[in-house]
Amino acid sequence: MSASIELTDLPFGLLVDERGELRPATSKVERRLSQMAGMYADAEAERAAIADGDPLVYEVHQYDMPQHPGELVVCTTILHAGKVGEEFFMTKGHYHEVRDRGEVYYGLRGEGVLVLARNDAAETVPIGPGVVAYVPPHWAHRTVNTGSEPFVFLAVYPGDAGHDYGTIETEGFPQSVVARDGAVLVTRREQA
Ligand code: M6P
Ligand code: ZN
Repeated sequence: MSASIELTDLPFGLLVDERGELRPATSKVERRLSQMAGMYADAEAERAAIADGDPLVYEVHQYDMPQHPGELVVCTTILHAGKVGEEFFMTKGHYHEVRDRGEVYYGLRGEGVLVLARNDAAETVPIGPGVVAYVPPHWAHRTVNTGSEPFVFLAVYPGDAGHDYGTIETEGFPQSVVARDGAVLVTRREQA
């Protein structure tokens, strides 16, 4: 870590609402289904949905921070409602590049599940408004919208954590969250 990095040494407040608006935000990311191709188990349904309008799956609004372990990045995620085949819309999911960095999520709107994986272990934590969910260091994490309205949450993580998507793209998560017979089911993922 460079000693010349400029740290944020003045306190400030951000405004967040249940729609996921963060004011001010310094960056916004939009992820369409085509930008996460290959992640859903039903490859045929995925292809058809991309051809049929390529839906917006989620947005991240962020207040960026210096990449320093003492800083904390704040962001919101707006994960839209929808399915690819029987699998609910989800984020790409990532490990932190610096593996021993944790994260906190706080549910603002809608219903979802935090899916976590580490080696052969897999866990899920339901999140709704008012729930604080903890992602311990070393766990890959992804969120899934299991409801019919946007699932919105706030996340806070260390400035130097970084996002490792490559490991997830190669290995996938051991679990999928699907709708079956009207119920939400966490299943062992069938590889596409
Ligand atoms: C949460 C945080 C962000 C992450 C976002 C979307 O808000 O964990 O760091 O970017 O979810 O998830 P992903 O980056 O895996 O697409
Ligand atoms: Zn993270």
